[in-house]
Amino acid sequence: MLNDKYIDFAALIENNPDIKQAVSNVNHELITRRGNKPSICNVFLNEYNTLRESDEFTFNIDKEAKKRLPDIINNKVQYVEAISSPDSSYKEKYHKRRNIGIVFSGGPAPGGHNVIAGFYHAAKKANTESSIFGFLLGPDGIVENEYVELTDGIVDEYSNLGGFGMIKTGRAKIDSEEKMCLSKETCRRLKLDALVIVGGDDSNTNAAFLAQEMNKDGIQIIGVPKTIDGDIQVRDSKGTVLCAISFGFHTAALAFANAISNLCTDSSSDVKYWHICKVMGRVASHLALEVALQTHANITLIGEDLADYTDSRRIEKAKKEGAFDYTAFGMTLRHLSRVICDGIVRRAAVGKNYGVMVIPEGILEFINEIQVFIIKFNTIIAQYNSTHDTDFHTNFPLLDDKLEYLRRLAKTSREEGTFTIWNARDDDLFNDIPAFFQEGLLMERDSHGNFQFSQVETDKVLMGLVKDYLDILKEKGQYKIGISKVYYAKTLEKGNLYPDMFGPVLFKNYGDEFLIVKETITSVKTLKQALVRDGIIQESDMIPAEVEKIFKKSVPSFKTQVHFYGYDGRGNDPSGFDCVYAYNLGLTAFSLVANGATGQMAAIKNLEKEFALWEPIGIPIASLMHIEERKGKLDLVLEKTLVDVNSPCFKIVKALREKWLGAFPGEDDYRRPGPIRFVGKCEDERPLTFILNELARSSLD
Ligand code: FBP
Repeated sequence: MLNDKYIDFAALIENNPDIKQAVSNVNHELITRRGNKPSICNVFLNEYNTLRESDEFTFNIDKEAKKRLPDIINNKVQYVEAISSPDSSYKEKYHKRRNIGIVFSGGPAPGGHNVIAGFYHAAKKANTESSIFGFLLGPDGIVENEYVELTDGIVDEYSNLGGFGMIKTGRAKIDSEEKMCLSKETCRRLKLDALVIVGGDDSNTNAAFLAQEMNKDGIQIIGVPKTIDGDIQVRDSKGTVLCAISFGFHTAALAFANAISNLCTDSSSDVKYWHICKVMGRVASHLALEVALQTHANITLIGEDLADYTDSRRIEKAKKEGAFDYTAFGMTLRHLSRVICDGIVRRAAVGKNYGVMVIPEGILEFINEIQVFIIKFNTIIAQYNSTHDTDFHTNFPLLDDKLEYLRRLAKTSREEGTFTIWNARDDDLFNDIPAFFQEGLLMERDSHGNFQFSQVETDKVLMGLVKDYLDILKEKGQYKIGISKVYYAKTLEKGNLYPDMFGPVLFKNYGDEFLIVKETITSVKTLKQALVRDGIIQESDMIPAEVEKIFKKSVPSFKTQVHFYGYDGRGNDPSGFDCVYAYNLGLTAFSLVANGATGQMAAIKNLEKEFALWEPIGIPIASLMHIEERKGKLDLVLEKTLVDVNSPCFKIVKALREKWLGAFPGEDDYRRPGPIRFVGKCEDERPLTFILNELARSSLD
């Protein structure tokens, strides 16, 4: 036994190279990642490239975008193409010494450091004297002139690593004249030729306005599509895909999928829990859809699918009465809980009182009554702030204060008979929901006016309703665990009882592979009554122990484990695909800068094809803008792409739903995506969602 009392462990670590290595933060994975050079698209193998404007793509341009972004609204899609023998003036322009700023904006997404690396390497290759400034902590860094000049050392340190640690990030919006002036001042002081904004829909919205504003100063603004949510997807008006996905989506989806697949393994081994997995994706359910394809979890809810829901029974009923039921469209929380219970009960009936369920973070956005509350609160808060020239959340910091304010609004509407957005019925409905959920719905919006779904315990709300309804079903005798016929027979025979004598009395489907105890038998008392009624035992007899054992095994208890997958996957080191994709986006962004573009978003077309067919392009951001409600007001923002319920990929998931639910005897259909692979031929691994869309389309052509 080691007597450690007299050992100086600090010295031991310092002096023993093996121990020193074992506790070092530089491990084999880190060395491999840092040393790996991402592959580059063919076009970037050439020293020079140029931009070819293309007329083949058209967009439905928003009137407001035309009005507010006149300098960049006529931008076209640009292809980055190799140029073999450029003239001297081209070369001079290309090799010009530049000062360029780059900034991360919004939530981290795996691959961000590679965007910077690609951009930095291309810029330095064009001119080693060029300076690349990384603005710190997101757009605030531009406003406050906080930056670091990037060097080979800094870039190499973060190469192929996750997070946005190199320059950090933030969610600030450059949305006031003062912030815009300060940003311009920073650009002037640093003599910036260009600024690259790596961000999501809101950050690219920022990029478009900055491009418009800084155009006259000759400062180019380029966006790069980043977000794990996968909701920046660009198609032209004919449906041609120009940007299939943002970087970061693949890694986050795989990280979630790997963890959830492990839960599938655990759940089907321990057979006692339903694992409820909320996965990120502020509004759109792309991540949940990809997780479904990667894992085949038993139940995956897709928000967009719920919004599309139509209750045909109600429509038919109304039709017979010569009416039309407008409330038959869309899903309510109550109805959704019923749909979930149906799946749980059906699995239990074949002995599987366990499973894995995936709930997208943004699902509430697609639930009728919740959506109404969200819109009403946005409007109420915006009205309050503009009338009182102050902030609603500062004035009403506590939930009780907010509820009191709402009560007053409802009272005014009742007493004065005037129309207000909040009436007594709204107030009653809202007071029916649990306090933690009220708090979530009344929470402050983020700087871009988005509802902060990640802060709301959606799963808790939904599972509360599910548990309540399962209790009702249990009381009614409709939620039971199916007993394997073989097990039943063996158990009774052990007690020298005849299975065929008890079977028809106990079960409603005696003869099937899994036996379901009759609905009328819900307790030991009702079990005895049934046995006595059928003359199997006398009133004075005890229930045979084996029969009671079978009954008890049929009584379910619904046990859940709740998980949230978001920040963990967002911070994952990037997959091989995201490393290569992000690096090439960085190269694309530099080509756009070097060739004089502004108001464009770097993208890569044909991502689903083999690597040699990837085509770097610039997409006009202004053409992607539309009007949306933000903080109770209409605003011009980049349009988010939701899950298309008519896409082949969604329809494939829908077609496999029943199989993945696994409400049949036998093993579940779980798929093992495995951990994120970095080395190997991994740029061929792409998100299944867009691979399936492509495969289905080409097989239908
Ligand atoms: P981005 O749109 O900025 O990429 O962020 C998306 C996201 O990761 C969502 O999935 C999630 O709802 C949100 O960020 C969480 O925001 P926060 O980091 O502010 O908690």
